[in-house]
Amino acid sequence: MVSRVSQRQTEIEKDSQMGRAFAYVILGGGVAAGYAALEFARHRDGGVSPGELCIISDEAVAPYERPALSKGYLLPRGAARLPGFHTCVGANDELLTEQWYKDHGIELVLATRVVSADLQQKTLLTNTGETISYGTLIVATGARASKLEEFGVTGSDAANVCYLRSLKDADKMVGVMRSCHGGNAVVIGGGYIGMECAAALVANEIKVTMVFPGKRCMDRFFTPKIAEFYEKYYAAKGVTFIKGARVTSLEASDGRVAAAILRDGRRLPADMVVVGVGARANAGLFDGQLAMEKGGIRVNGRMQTSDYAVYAVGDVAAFPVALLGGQVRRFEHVDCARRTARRAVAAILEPADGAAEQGKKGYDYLPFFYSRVFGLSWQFYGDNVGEAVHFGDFSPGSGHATAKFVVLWVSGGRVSGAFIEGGSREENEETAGAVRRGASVAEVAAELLSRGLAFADQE
Ligand code: FAD
Ligand code: NAD
Ligand code: ISD
Repeated sequence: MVSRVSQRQTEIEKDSQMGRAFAYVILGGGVAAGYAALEFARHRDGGVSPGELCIISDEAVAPYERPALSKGYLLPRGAARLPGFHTCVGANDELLTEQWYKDHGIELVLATRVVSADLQQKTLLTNTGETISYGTLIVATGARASKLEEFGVTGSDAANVCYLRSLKDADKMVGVMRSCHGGNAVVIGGGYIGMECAAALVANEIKVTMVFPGKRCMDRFFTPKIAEFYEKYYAAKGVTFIKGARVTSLEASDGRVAAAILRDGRRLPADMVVVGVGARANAGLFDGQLAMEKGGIRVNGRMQTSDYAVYAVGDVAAFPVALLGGQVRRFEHVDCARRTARRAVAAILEPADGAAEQGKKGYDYLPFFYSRVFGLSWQFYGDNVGEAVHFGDFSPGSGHATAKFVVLWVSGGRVSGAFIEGGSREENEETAGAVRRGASVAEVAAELLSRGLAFADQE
């Protein structure tokens, strides 16, 4: 009798914690979530039924274009601010404000973290104690910045040490930059964050020293010749590079870092530090529940995971790329987040035609990355495999020159990847087209030469 009472008690307690139920839940409220929401609204003729779709995000604001955080958001004047860069303006599409979600019947569950997921029960437990059920789940949890502590360096929670992943991080960085005008910044890492933040710091009149372990900036991607161009351009803007070096400790007093200490004992005085030492996909909630690959969640060409009711998109998803012969890749770039989000929603709402899907080697996606720093702007399409052939002028001038150059990666006589700095919209589109159709090197080289982009001297 007692046990039956306590069992009922437990059931009542469980029921009281049982929260809302949605046909579709998007977990994560970043770029992919915003583009998925718009795709749902478009498929449902302007909106979904109340209770049909929700987005759960631990950020306090509706999805926004994360790339703006290291560019427009950090400008000293005329900076980008919300609501101006909510998704989906980065793709020249609608601006989805919080009101837009209300108007389209989509529930935003903001400032709420999912702490565990039970894929058997189809439930998510939040940090507020609510259990949210789903019919179909789209995992869009993105990635997080790796911490210096993961490399054995302590003290990166100091008031003047900045990471850059979220709006909260960007607000901290803006505040710290304002307090350091005319001072010194040490940037740790020579990847995307390091390069883009260094440019923003220069714009804010802060002297920059960049430290990273590689032989050159963006060393997993840039050829030595590309890297030399950007490093010389940055040097002309006053940036100092310390390559092949590691920060082993941060010297701090009163909660602020005063210097970064290198392995060889050098001491770099710092009024602020910016850290960009890589990212890790937020896939941990699904360890042991979903198949994993490439540090993220393995999906098929329709973005469906090893659980038929769960899809994954954006930075967290590793998918087979048809254009690369079905190789599984995970991209941490915004174009991929936008497209895989749309792809997943279309797959969910338009169930697969089995026959049409047969024989497909994966998602028909052309990898695309880009960056903008100072007055420069590059785009990359495809895969950087094979031999790199350089065209155009790689001299960085005084840091004010208008540069234009192209690098083609050639594999089996075909262009597998192309990098273009300073391309016009038309040139960028042509470059993308050439990579997509696997144009021959001779064809693309003839086109570039006709535009006055001659072979550059090899390094
Ligand atoms: P995110 O946009 O990171 O969104 C993930 C969301 O999930 C976040 O809101 C996060 O808080 C939330 N979340 C995670 N776990 C939980 C949980 N347990 N509970 C609730 N919510 C959770 N790419 C380019 O191609 N070009 C660029 O110029 C460029 N610039 C960038 C600049 C910066 C500063 C950064 C950080 C990235 C940049 N990127 C750029 C990369 C691009 O922004 C990402 O690839 C893109 O944001 C990935 O989208 P996503 O939706 O997968 O992840
Ligand atoms: P990254 O992988 O691009 O670069 C990491 C850098 O840190 C590399 O230069 C690496 O050599 C260096 N590094 C690694 N360990 C180090 C250590 N112990 N000390 C010093 N340096 C070390 O990563 P990121 O720049 O931190 O970018 C984070 C995420 O944001 C990535 O997903 C990236 O794709 C994304 N992002 C993309 C863009 C873009 O596409 N334009 C812009 C900004 C951010
Ligand atoms: O894709 C992007 C990008 O690089 C930005 O800076 O979106 C933002 C802005 O274009 C949106 O305001």
